[in-house]
Amino acid sequence: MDPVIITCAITGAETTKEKQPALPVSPKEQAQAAEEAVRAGASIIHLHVREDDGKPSQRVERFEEVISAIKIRVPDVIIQISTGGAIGESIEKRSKPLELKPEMASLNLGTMNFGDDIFYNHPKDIVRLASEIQKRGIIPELEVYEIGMLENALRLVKQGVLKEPLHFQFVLGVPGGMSGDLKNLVHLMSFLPPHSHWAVAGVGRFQLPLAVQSLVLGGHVRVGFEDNIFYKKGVLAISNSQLVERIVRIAHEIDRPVADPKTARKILGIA
Ligand code: KMH
Ligand code: ZN
Repeated sequence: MDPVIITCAITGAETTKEKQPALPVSPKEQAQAAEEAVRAGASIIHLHVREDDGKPSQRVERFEEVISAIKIRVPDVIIQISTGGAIGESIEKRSKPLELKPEMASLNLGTMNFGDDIFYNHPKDIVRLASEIQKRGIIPELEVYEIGMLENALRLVKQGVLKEPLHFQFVLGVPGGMSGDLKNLVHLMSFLPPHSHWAVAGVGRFQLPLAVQSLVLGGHVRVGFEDNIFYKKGVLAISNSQLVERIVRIAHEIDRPVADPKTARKILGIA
């Protein structure tokens, strides 16, 4: 079977230390968590950063500080910055860290209810972000929370806005988007254009079953505190790397090699 790329979304914008005391928030904590996740088998770190008070931030200098702290410890890792940011953040702020030209950046493909909030992605802003990402040679990871967003991506390919091969992240289980039911994953997979890459990020209780299903179906996997803070029902995970380690163990059991960053770059076409 083809190697699996494991992404670790170590922090996110919504999780708090009150809910998950091991959430990495300061640059030092984030660098430590990223190192542990990479040593456990992750090759991509999906990155949100926080200010000293714990609030989510899209400030370029803070991204720069965290990325260099991570790169000192694990120079090979692929950094994927978030352009989703936190709910309500302006599109200008969300696009700012692209100036740092990371190897990858997330691109959210539509507006949706997101729990009790609205995650707003105006069609104009999606096109603008897509262009800003691609003109810098950054690989966009297409964040898809429901089938309409995948179809949106296909439309953007036809319009010449997005270039193939596409790399999708199916983020399933956000209240307001598709749930993590296996039928939803299979339905999304049936719309994938040839040669695309895909991963699954299950939210909350969906994280483990979707990760295992993705391993079996040939997809890639995202785990981490951004999407899920528990190891099992009612038991908090002790670290991001604990979640990565479990996926690596299962991958080995089913003979799926785990991609190191070099292999992940090759799969994703990162020069
Ligand atoms: N924080 C969520 C509203 C991304 O990173 O691109 C959006 C998000 C997606 O986290
Ligand atoms: Zn994110």
